[in-house]
Amino acid sequence: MIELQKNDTEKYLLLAVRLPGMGAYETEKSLDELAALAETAGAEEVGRLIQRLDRFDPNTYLGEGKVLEAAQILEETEATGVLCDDELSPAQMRGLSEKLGCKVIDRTILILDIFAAHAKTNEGKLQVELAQLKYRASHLSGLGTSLSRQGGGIGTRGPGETKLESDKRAIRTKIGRLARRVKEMEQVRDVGRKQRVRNRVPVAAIVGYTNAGKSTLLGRLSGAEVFAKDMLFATLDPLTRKCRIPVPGEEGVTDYLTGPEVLLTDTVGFINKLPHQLIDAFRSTLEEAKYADLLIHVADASDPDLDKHLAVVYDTLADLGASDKPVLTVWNKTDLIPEETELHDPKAFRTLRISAKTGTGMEGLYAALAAMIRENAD
Ligand SMILES: Nc1nc2c(ncn2[C@@H]2O[C@H](COP(=O)(O)OP(=O)(O)OP(=O)(O)O)[C@@H](O)[C@H]2O)c(=O)[nH]1
Ligand SMILES: [Mg+2]
Repeated sequence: MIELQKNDTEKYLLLAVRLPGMGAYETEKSLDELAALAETAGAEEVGRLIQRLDRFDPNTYLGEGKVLEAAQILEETEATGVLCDDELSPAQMRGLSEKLGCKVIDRTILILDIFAAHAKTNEGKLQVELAQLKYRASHLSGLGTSLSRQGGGIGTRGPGETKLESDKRAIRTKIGRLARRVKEMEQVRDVGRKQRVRNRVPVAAIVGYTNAGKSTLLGRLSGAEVFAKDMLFATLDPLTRKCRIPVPGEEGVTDYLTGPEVLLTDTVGFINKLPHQLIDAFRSTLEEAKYADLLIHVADASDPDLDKHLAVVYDTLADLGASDKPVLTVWNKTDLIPEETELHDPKAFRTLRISAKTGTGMEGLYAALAAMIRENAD
């Protein structure tokens, strides 16, 4: 059988450096995630090359020998280019694309590209554009040969290439203008937040690693249609829904009318090495967690890297100044794991097991939420 190949799919060779202190498994897992990101962006992996180095090569990311090896694989596989698992410096970007004569994409460009493709609201689009411009401003000298904007694909979505953008000053001006507009939108968001505080409806932010099931859970809790998809960063625009928590009523009948009300906010997923340009630009969106009364932390219990993801989530929460919030960790996707699997989150106030997809464990979640809201009100 001949496998039909969609010819508009970009194919990439994945490159990673394993620095001292990094395990082989860790490097491999990081590349798995890079491959998942590539897939989300509509690209495909043709292979991977990992090199152990004491430090990144300042000119070509990988060392000379490995770059030659990469060139050979690129030729054999007719790949579009290489995808590096770290953010490259302008010099590395330039050096590598000169040596390989192909497209060079780094982890940051890839994530920015996915964000650009997924942003839907004006605020989201502006935030991504700002992050992309910041990246370009700091990489002007490196991007020239690598990302010609002809032909489309990764690195070409978002703000278009104009002659002006080769002019650093013009970019700076544009960044200033965008930053001001993002700031204005932040103020609108602030007003919204203050209003919520005045209305005294408690706010729970649903946080967690990307693809953990946050949007699916919001959909289930609020009964509303919420966009959920098996891809990374499906959600970029936080969505808030009011919901009343059903509580056990008399004679075992569920009471849907008198339980506490809560505002549930879906948020952007976290990921390892989330580009700092995005954290800056999305700060107000990400900070939904900081202004919430409590956090519902959704963790994909079926993911083999669960522990690592927990660490990333708590690190990111600390960066955002949201470490002091009470956390309810829900182990999601338990329909995919054996019942006896042990799960630990010492940082959580409470933990429980659910499946947002099948609805298992929702009563427990309602009870825990109602209790936390009551405690919070006291
Ligand atoms: N088997 C199983 N799949 C689930 C469960 N919950 C969510 N999923 C699936 O996991 C994928 C990701 O779900 P989302 O709700 O989009 O995840 P998210 O955390 O909002 O992801 P981002 O917005 O991309 O960060 C989807 O394909 C869901 O159908 C679950 O309990 N069990
Ligand atoms: Mg989502």
